Amino acid sequence: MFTLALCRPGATCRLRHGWDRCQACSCRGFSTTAGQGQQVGLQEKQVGADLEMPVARREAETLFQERPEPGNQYLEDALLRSYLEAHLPPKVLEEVSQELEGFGNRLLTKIGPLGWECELNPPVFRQYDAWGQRVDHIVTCSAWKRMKEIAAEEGLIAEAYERRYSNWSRVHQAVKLYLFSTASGGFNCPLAMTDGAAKVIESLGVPASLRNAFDRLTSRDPRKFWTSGQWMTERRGGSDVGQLGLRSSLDLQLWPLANDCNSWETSGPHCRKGSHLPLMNLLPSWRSEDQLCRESYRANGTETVARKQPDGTYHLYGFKWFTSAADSDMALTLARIEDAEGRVKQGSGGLSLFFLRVRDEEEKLNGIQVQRLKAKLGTRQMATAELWLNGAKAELISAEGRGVASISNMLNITRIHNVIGAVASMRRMISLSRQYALKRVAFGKLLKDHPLHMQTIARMEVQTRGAFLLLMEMARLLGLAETNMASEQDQLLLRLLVPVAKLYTGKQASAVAIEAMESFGGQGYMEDTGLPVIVRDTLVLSIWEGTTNVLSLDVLRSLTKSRGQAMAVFFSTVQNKLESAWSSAELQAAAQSVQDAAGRLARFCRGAASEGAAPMELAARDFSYSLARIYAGALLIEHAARPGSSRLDVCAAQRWCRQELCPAAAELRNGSYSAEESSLDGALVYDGSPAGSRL
Ligand code: UCC
Repeated sequence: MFTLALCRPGATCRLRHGWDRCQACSCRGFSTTAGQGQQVGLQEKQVGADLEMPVARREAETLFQERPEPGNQYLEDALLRSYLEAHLPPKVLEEVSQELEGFGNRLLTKIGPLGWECELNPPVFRQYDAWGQRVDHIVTCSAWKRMKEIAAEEGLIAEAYERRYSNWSRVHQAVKLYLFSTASGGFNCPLAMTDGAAKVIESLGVPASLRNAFDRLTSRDPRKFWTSGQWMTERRGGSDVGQLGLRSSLDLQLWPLANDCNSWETSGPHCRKGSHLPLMNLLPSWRSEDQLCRESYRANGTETVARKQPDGTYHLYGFKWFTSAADSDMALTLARIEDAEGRVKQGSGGLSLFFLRVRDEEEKLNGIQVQRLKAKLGTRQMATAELWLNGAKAELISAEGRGVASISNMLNITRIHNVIGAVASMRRMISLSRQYALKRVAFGKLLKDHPLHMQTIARMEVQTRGAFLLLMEMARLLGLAETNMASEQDQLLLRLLVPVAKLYTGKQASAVAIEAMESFGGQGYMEDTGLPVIVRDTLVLSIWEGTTNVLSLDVLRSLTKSRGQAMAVFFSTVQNKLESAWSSAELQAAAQSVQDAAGRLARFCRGAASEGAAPMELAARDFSYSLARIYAGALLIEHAARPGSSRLDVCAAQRWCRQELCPAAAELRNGSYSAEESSLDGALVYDGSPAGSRL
């Protein structure tokens, strides 16, 4: 139903979300450009005119379509609930489900509307005060501030560090964040970095100087709670924070294990018992060029310099090109420490990690100037700024030169949050879409009665289920790791799955969000439905925290670092997850598809070993997709094979496994990774351009 009430000009809109129509705010929220006042005026006149119309016509023009109204997101999420039922110990399940149901209600009635207010009232940058004093104030709306309080009250970070549910605490936290994500008005972003910063500090053993920061980042008290930024990106380095080249492709000796992957070539249940074990026993013949390459690829992705002060602190000088949630209380950032002669060490080995407060006790910026806020496609509720560090007081918190390794703890957490955001966006778009299909009539019947429409949504549902189980798997493994219950294999698997899941779900979410938007027809394209907001906010998920290609190379880095062991663990875990499906008539074919795909992947690895590193770099993305599809397939099968599973669990597993599960092998067969193909890539891209003739 549309709401015709007008908000007071300048006041914050109280409407629930964009399906309500506030004549004043619908303009104010989405048109922040010149002419806005004129538009408001026109709209007000239109309201007046509407009121003078005969009732019948007014209704025909305003009560035209019904708003989709999903209910409690926890109660309506069958897969989420069945996952928790299958995995949590009964006592934990009881407490957690009660809490999640309450949280679901709070999201529906209180938090969702606040999230929408954040969208309507994006942050504004005020550089000077009325008297010409430079203040560099990032003004955020009251709903954004309230979101911070809610995050503390709900323990959205605290939950993970209190560990009241032991190894299940991370699953619990991930589920809360998943439910919160699309209602959060972009506050999921600062929470990701806050969690990452807490993780870094915890992994350093919570040194005394960081105790206050850690307590605040993990506090449930809104008056104490801090959020953190993660200032990594500079003008010359986006993904490449420390070096010019992507060295990881050069030292790719991760395939010795593939020499013994014949067991995966024999398909069928008879090869399954113990057939993966040889993979675990491989001793790689390692090429130790790592250090050599490290030196030869030295460069300057990060230019910020740290100058030591007599009191042992540092002053930072540099320019941070993207700083998300720049209104945060503190940040972790990378810089190069100057030696006595004022020289710095280049390459990632010259980077160290620093902690800094953004403002001092009097709310004055800590040697920081805000250059401007970024004009972004989405995530507009959240202030992303360019910052000059001009003597910002900071504390060195890593060993010198260990900045990248230390901040990688943060990266892995923010990447998991990215997966949470991706799965949440997909789930939200499908919830809205399926609700709409219950109400919208086209061609004489409800959308839900059009088989093609249902097929389209069902395909999205299958994608979302696979992504959701990948997310839960990472949270489960992280929980084990943080309570000293993870085996070495679990840890290797977690390191591998984080970039795999991040890159895969980021892409899935973009595709699903756009497809789901289409399921609303023209309405999906209308700003004040709120649907374009979700789409825009989803599109960033394949970009921030490392793009798809950068993450694909990180997948290779994780395999290299583990000397191939991560790959062996991957295969054996997939194998284990299929175990319970072989006796199920309904799931056997799906299990066979996963098994065959794993066999093709193993052969691919062996092929890559003989071809060298260049083809592997070309294959990195397809290779990562193969890992994601095979692993998610195994998870769906495992979930469907559990006692008490539903027919739809089985159906989702079967459908997932019908897609190409190993695109890397398929593309290898097509010759996509050969040198000729690679040179043709460039030729195709530059066909018709002057650059083409120089290739
Ligand atoms: O800041 C950003 C936006 C913030 C918004 C956050 C919101 C997200 C959530 C949203 C929720 C909805 S975006 C910043 C984006 N930038 C990145 O993500 C950086 C992407 N680039 C990379 O990941 C690169 O691959 C680098 C920076 C890690 C590459 O650097 P290097 O120097 O080439 O790395 P090395 O030499 O390979 O690794 C250095 C050390 C090694 O350890 P040692 O020295 O012991 O062998 C690596 O094993 O770091 C270790 N390492 C890692 N360890 C590197 N990456 C990792 C990792 N992921 N996990 C564990």
